[in-house]
Amino acid sequence: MVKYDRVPDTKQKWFKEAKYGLFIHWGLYALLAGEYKGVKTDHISEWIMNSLGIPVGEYEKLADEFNPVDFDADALVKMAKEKWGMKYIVFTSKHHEGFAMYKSEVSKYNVVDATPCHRDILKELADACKKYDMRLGLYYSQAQDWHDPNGYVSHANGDEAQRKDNNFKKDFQYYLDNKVKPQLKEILTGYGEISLIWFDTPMAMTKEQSQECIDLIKSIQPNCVISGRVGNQLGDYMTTGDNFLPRLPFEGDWEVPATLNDTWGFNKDDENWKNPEDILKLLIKITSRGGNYLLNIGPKASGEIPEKSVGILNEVGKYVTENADGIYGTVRGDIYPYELSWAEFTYKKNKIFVHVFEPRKRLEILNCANHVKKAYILKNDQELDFVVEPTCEGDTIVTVEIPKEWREEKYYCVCIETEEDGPVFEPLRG
Ligand code: FHN
Repeated sequence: MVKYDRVPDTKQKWFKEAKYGLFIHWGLYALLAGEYKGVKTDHISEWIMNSLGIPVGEYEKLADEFNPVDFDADALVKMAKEKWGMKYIVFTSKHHEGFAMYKSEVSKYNVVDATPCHRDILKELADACKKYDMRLGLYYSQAQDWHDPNGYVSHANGDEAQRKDNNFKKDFQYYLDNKVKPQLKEILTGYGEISLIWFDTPMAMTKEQSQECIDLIKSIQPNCVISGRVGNQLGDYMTTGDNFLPRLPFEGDWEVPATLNDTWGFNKDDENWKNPEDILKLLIKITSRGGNYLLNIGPKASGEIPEKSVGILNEVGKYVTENADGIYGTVRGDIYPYELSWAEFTYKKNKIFVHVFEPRKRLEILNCANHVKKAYILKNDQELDFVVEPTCEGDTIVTVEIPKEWREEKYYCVCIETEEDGPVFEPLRG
């Protein structure tokens, strides 16, 4: 087990048990979908303003075109909950472009005042989350703001020295006091319970500035969880790098933010989709190591969710919802000493869940010394025969027989009930 100085702890049961959430990156960048004046960005699409150096005055004009006639918050939240099996949603209330996706009194550069649709998208989502009992979290870019003269700017392709110089000339504290904090206050007071604030790219924020954001949030909604990227290791949980998962179980609360293709915001040219199988394996690996998987969609400017994303999430969701007990509320377990291509384990008190990824006649779990009470297919409670006796080499092994009708199946979960609280894996010896 990897141990760090501080064990990140959200103190929120819902976060510890959730395991699977939906990230939504949506803003004006969706209108460009990765291309501006015939030039395609080769960076993540929500960075197009920055990557292609689009001047503020020009980029702002995109707001005149934002009219998401196909956006249906109710249908999206219902689908995320019932079909995809997600337990929380994190929505970009303001990304680095500086545009608020809700009605803000602090800046007219917002979806109600600056667009022809005059729709408060956050309000629509918050209402739907309330209706379907879905936890709502909000992404807020607290350091980078390419629209505000005092917000930090990083340069995807730029000169590091110039970037630092430009940022140091800004009055970041002024921006923090006059845009960030008032906007945080707005999203925390106008939209009901906000379960999480997802900060990002803290850049040169000082410890005091990160702490000011935290204090403000906790003074309004004390149970609101704060992501690792508030900066200075002050978050309630550890946020991994984008699309990176810890190789080993990690102690405490953590989350992997991840994409389905290579971008967060919608990019019409990005067809590098991961397949449902890979996503499912990642979800189980992350769950098994104790974390949450926050998986992204980037709606089109019209509000439509890309068909490919829906297809992948539907397939993954089928497994997740059919095998819920083996995912939600599971806890980090000891490391199984062998690498298996055909399975990953998750754990609960007195239960080992074997998530099977390849057709098999039997499950042989070598070096497992648990006393087994019962084994069954999780989806339909079908009881399975099992044997617990040492191998000729004297190693412990649990063998579970797979009945004929399941032998050709890929993707099912077997629950092994044990007398012990957790898995008992024996170390390898010669
Ligand atoms: O710069 C952002 C990026 O656009 C996206 O929002 C991701 C999500 O984790 N966070 C930053 C890069 O790490």
